[in-house]
Amino acid sequence: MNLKGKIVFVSGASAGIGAATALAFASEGARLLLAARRPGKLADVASRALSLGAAAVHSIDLDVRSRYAVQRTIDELPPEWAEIEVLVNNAGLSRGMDKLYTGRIEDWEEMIDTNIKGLLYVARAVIPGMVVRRRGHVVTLGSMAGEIVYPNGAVYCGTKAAARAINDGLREDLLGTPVRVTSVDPGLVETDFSLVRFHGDSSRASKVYKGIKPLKAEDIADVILWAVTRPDHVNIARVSLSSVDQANTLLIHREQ
Ligand code: 8X3
Repeated sequence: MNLKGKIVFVSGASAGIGAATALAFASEGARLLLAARRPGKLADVASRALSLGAAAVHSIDLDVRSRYAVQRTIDELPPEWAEIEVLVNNAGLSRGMDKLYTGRIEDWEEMIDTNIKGLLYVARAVIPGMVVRRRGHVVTLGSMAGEIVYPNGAVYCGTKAAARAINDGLREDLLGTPVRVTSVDPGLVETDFSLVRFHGDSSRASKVYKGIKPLKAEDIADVILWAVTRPDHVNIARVSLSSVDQANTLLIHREQ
């Protein structure tokens, strides 16, 4: 599939995997609809995307937790931006790492509202147009955390297990249409993920990646681009990927 001039919507595009994905699609000459909560950081990604070859960029200040804002954003897209071809449903986060019985309920709500409900709101707003146009590809950012739960991460892992079920259900429900559905499920990726998880505690965050060579955001963007550029009749259902130093969420090799 040639992405030149195709409209690609990336949520959570201001940093990490979302920003790397935006830049990967920019290099292919796509038209980018970039959504995130932090307009300053998003503007920076937008200008880098344009310099890399994006055909055009339209930035949207959006919190996917707001059901009505998501629907309004999609309903009110300028006509030249309405025909979304690829949705990268990426916005998500982890907050806190605590035993379930002592966890902060505010952290849980933020994860559930973003990783599950936000994912659903964006999917619900974008996919009907793909079905009508009989073109489209939905990429859901899952996680290895959706496969095996790790201690102190039950709620985050639960949201990613939900994303996996939602992605699989979506593929079933889109059967009979040409719309493709892919879940990309990374293990440890060195982004702001752990800094956000630990509420800005950088020394705690850096320990997560100590002694391993973690995946980079660009590694995930590369897989997303690969899945989207397979021939039209090929649906990559799921890609699970990790650093060579990680076998699964529970088994990690660290150099001392
Ligand atoms: C990110 C992977 O293992 O840090 O979703 O939770 S992990």
